[in-house]
Amino acid sequence: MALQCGITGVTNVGKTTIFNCISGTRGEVSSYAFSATKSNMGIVQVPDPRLYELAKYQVTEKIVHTTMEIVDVPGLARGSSHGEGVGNRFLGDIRNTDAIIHVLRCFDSDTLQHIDGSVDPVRDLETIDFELQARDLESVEKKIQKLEKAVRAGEKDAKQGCEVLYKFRDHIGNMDNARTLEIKNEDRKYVDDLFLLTMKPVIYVCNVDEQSALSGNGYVDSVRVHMKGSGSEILVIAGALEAEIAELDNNEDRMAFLRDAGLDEPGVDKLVRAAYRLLNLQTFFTIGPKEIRAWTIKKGMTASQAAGVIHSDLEKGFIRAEVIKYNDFMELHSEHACREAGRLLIEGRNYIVEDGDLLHIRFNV
Ligand SMILES: Nc1nc2c(ncn2[C@@H]2O[C@H](COP(=O)(O)OP(=O)(O)OP(=O)(O)O)[C@@H](O)[C@H]2O)c(=O)[nH]1
Ligand SMILES: [Mg+2]
Repeated sequence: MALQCGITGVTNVGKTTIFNCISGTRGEVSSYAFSATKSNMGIVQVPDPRLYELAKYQVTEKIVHTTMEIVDVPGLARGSSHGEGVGNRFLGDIRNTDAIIHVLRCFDSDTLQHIDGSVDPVRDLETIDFELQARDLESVEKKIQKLEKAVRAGEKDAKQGCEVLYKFRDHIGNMDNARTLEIKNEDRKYVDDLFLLTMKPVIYVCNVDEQSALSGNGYVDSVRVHMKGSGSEILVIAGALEAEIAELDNNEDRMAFLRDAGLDEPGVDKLVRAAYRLLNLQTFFTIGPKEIRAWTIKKGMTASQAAGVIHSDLEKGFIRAEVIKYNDFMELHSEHACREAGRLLIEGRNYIVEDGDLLHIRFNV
């Protein structure tokens, strides 16, 4: 299924720093603008405390987290859409992602110059938005030209397509993002094939210094004011601090470090979960003495599709799913007790799996 989240932002705002914290891989962090020459790709564990709760009542050999893919794209600059900076080449890398994490510099530093001379996250946000919009406008224009030809050739459906795309051209041309244009569901098909960059769902991450980890700062406030009413999620993360924490091998040390900063969990864990939600993903569990495991599905997937995520044989030979709700299991503490209490549900292939369901798939091959 491989849904992917891309990290974007202007250069030197801490994208790779944050990427390294969540991916455990080691992309190159440097204070030179545009030093990065390739996108970093990482598989990220999605932290889910419920796994450990389940393990309190189900003895097991191992716990397996579910994962998602994250791409760290080198910094974009003003003019990227027209070939400025190295970022231009990487607009393509963003196009392949399903959601965007937009990192904003919200920290001061005497040593680290900002590419545009001062720290101003709202300006940065607009810089990136503008570049993405410029690219989107090109895509929309191209498709309009094609459709107008089709209209002249008498294709019936093309006219409606044009109408929809004109709306997008006006909207994006007004420096608005495609995602904020409200259109009818049946009209989506005219733009979905363009994979517009500003259509992708986005989370904003304010990268702050250690002192501002808890309560933010003036820069964060300016972002909040700017984004008011947009419905987009804004997270505050102290990137440099989190990088130090991620360096520690020992979990106790990490927790102590976090407590000192007044945090109850790494901010990047929150970020990964937020990205997971943004991608419309949810989790079901399988539990047993060999492993307790979290699996990823898209919202709305059926029991037989979920079975297919585990193994294609389970989907092909699907007979039924035995379902226990997470909360029922936490109340009764065993499959047996849930069965006795009538809380083990027998569901068919079209059952819509809910987040947190414990599934046992019965199948034959
Ligand atoms: N003071 C401070 N410095 C930071 C913080 N986060 C990152 N840095 C520093 O900022 C510089 C750039 O960080 P990177 O993570 O490489 O930035 P980037 O956004 O990936 O940059 P490009 O890949 O060039 O676009 C490095 O010197 C980091 O150590 C932070 O929260 N506070
Ligand atoms: Mg980088």
